[in-house]
Amino acid sequence: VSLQMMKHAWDNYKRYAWGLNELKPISKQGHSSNLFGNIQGATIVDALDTLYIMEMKEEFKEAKEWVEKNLDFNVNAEISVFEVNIRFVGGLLSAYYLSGEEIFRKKAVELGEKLLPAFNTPTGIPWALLNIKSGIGRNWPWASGGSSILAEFGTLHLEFVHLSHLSGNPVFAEKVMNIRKVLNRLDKPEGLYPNYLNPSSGQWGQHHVSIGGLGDSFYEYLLKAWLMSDKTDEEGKKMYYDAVQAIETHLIRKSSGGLMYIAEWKGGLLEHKMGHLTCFAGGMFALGADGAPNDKTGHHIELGAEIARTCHESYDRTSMKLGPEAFRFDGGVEAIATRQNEKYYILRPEVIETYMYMWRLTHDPKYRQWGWEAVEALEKHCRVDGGYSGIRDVYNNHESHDDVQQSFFLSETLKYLYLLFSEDDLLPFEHWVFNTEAHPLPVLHEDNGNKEENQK
Ligand code: DMJ
Repeated sequence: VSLQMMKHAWDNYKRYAWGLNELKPISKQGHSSNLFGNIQGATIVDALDTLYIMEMKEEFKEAKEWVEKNLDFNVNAEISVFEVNIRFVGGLLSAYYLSGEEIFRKKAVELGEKLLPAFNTPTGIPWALLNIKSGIGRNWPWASGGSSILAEFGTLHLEFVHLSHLSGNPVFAEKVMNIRKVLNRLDKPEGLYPNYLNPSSGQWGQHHVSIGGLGDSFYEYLLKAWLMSDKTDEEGKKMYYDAVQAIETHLIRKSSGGLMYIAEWKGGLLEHKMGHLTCFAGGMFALGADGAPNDKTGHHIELGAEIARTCHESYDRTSMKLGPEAFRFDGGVEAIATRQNEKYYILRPEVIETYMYMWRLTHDPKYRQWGWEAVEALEKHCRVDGGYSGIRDVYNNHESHDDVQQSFFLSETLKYLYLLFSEDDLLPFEHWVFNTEAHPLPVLHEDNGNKEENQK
């Protein structure tokens, strides 16, 4: 089924928005997000590995040809370093590792080099935004006192380690290792990492902590850096398990109805709200269970299972059976959105991602059932003639479509669905880690000749 869904999403993108970043499936035209500046073709690059994995050979070939002829980074564009890294660098790296086609390696390294000026700050903590022609960077104007964002500068590690591996140039890995050094020099409030860090002073901004937006993939990349290093990156491992300990103590709570959730922390006060983005953490806890210190393997699987259950409830308690952007545990509600501007669903993957990890790590059939419920809801409410669209209010009985087919729907949501219903030996976890946009990157084993390769 996910293959049919992918075909529908891809064919319509191709028909109405080919070469542009995303598709507007209702108005049947291109959608350009300013996150990528003038860089074009986000959906193509994000979808390459999904096409490959689903064996959509013709489509993969067309996509590759587009990359060869049209993907151009010599543009005057201000881009989001994080978004371009996870979607474009990550997408190109995966396409290279899966297909072995040199063009993807070349483009990934070329783009990586364009991103390097973002690190030209007094601390080496990169800017959020970068003009890839002039090399001038800056931060989001809304971010606490000129801060960089934890989930943005903390989500470069996997890709940059691979860029060094593939180019033989250590500079990429050095840049991301320095980020860790800065973080490890700082005092952390209650062992937690605030979402904001000033790249000039090297001091934290506002003490807001989140495992959802602004924080999320920083934690994910600590764990995955350790796994991707064939479990040699002890620093990443320690940072991850220490962070989970602090998260459990200060952010994880249980509702009176027995639902476990991860709250947000604002200078010591809890906001009892969980974002759809936060739902990825169920899969992360389960993926990290195996290496958990002090015999806590079972406990981390249990955390994953509880978060999966809560996020499933957030879907089940809507009329469309698709989850809202954020749901609350206060004012008499549990796992329900109470604010109008938190009731939307934009084809995000995190809940299905967690089902996929839980399925692979426990083989409890309920995760496939829950995934199937999501497929039915997507087909019923998000599928339109011209592709798939997000929904403005999942509690309503009538769809109001937002008219955007996000590129992560093809790279993540559909790929995780496909994996959920595939055998475990398709991209096995011993050999692959998924970047935060679901692009698989190989584990770097010590004995596969990396050393010799790097010395060349
Ligand atoms: C994706 O770009 C990535 O999963 C990122 O980590 C968070 N936001 C979207 C999906 O919701």
